[in-house]
Amino acid sequence: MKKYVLGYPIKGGRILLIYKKRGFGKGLYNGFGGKLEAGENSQDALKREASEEIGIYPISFHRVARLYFTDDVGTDMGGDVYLITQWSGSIIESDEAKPVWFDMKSLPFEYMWEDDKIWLPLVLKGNKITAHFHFDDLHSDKPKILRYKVIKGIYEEIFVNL
Ligand code: 6OG
Repeated sequence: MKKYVLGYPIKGGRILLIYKKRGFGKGLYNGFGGKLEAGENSQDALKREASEEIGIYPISFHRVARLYFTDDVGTDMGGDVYLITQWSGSIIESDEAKPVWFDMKSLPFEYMWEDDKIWLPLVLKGNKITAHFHFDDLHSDKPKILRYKVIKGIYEEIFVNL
């Protein structure tokens, strides 16, 4: 399983998404993040990706979800999601990502991964969750969710059976 991390800075009822300019998920809004490098845990990766992609250094953050993504053609990814409430540095645009603030109550779900509208509102309401989304083909033009499951609580290394 490929491991990744996702991070969402939060301030005054707003959430910072990035418009992904290249790579996997190009053209969609998402949290910043990416794959864990060798020897990194998810907190290390969160801090590295925050500075590489949007120029900030997370100070206060907490884990709110563990998400698994699989598909019919063998993709197998799992990662931790963090909300970040305090950071230093100022938010900048990078080659990979354009940061944009959104009101938490009006997120651009038509331009986000299909799973986000299912799990992101739950964590923004204060829930901690583990979820598994199974798609047809995550590398196609328009990946579709075939089935999914969301459970309350964060479970280490527990793959949610679909
Ligand atoms: P790089 O290839 O840029 O990492 N990612 C997803 N994020 C959401 N919200 N939903 C999905 O639904 C996703 N699939 C992948 C994980 C790609 C980044 O994209 C995230 C990584 O942070 C299927 O290194």
